[in-house]
Amino acid sequence: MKRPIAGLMALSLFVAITGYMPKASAYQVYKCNGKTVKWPSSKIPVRMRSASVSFPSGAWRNALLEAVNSWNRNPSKFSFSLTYNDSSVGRQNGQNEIWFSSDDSLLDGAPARAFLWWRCPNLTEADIVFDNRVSYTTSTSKSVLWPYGGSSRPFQTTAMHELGHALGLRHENRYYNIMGQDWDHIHANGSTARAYAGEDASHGSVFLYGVRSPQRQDVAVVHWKRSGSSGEYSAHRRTQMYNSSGSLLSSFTSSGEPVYRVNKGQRVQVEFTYENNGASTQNPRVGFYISTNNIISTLDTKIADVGFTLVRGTPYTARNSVTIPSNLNRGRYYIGAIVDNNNSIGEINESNNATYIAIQVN
Ligand SMILES: [Ca+2]
Ligand SMILES: [Ca+2]
Ligand SMILES: [Ca+2]
Ligand SMILES: [Ca+2]
Ligand SMILES: [Zn+2]
Repeated sequence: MKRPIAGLMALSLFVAITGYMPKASAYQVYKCNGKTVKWPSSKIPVRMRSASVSFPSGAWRNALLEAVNSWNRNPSKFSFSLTYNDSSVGRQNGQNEIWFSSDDSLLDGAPARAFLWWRCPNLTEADIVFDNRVSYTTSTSKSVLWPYGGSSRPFQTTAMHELGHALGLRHENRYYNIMGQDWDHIHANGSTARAYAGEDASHGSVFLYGVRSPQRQDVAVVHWKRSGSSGEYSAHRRTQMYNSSGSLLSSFTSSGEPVYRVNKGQRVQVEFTYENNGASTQNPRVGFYISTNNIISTLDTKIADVGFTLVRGTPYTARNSVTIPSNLNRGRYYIGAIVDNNNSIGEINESNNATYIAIQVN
């Protein structure tokens, strides 16, 4: 969300005069005098202090910790620590702090805001302020979340976006990524949806801080993709299904999610976004499955199996051909995708390897 740059006065002037030169690669980082702005290694793990009033023991603290822990699975040497019960928070006080506020002079209409200060090129302070009037929820239950037709904004995705700024990442609008629109950058399988950093931001963390040792691997698949951009933000939408010649299948919405109409025995293309959030290139098997519910596992019926090469860089949205089995009944099923379905890759997160798209068999 909105991220004002506060720096030294001379730096602000410099930025205003020269503007910003986009990198040729994906993620965006902050620059000062031609140097990359980041935390010096002596400050890592970067300590984030949560305010006592905003994050007492309970759901909000747990949700914030969930976002910090999710970032801390990134493949770089960077990590956060989270401390509690900071009784005095403020900007430019030398402490990295996180709090809720209704102060419009801070928030300026944004649901959350990150403030960064640096002494070129070292970050010196990062504060994160959430608007306490926004309909945030800490729930990971899809039914209450905006991206699945619910009425609440997922707090953890916004927290991960703001923590991404605190790590040193700017907005990015060219790829499906957490530094774009955050609330529909999310992984779901079954009835649960969880925030995650994603490939582009993971790649950015490695650019800034280098690969950690021992290496961490993580491949993932989601049913979201980039749909365009809105200012500095990428916009996202659900991945889709097509007929064998690439035309979009007809669909309808049920419980806030798209359902595609298919025929028994029909050859279709099913689209998902595959990510490598880990240290090194992986060659996972990807299996496609038919399931009677939206919880996808290798116990479901496999209908196709392909090999992918996933180089860490930018997310890979791809279509694969599968045949709808002719022995299905009419009604609702789910096509699942499972990356590393033979579990040949040991990963720091094995719970983001499966997702689904709903179908209605005619
Ligand atoms: Ca403090
Ligand atoms: Ca502060
Ligand atoms: Ca695995
Ligand atoms: Ca994984
Ligand atoms: Zn932002």
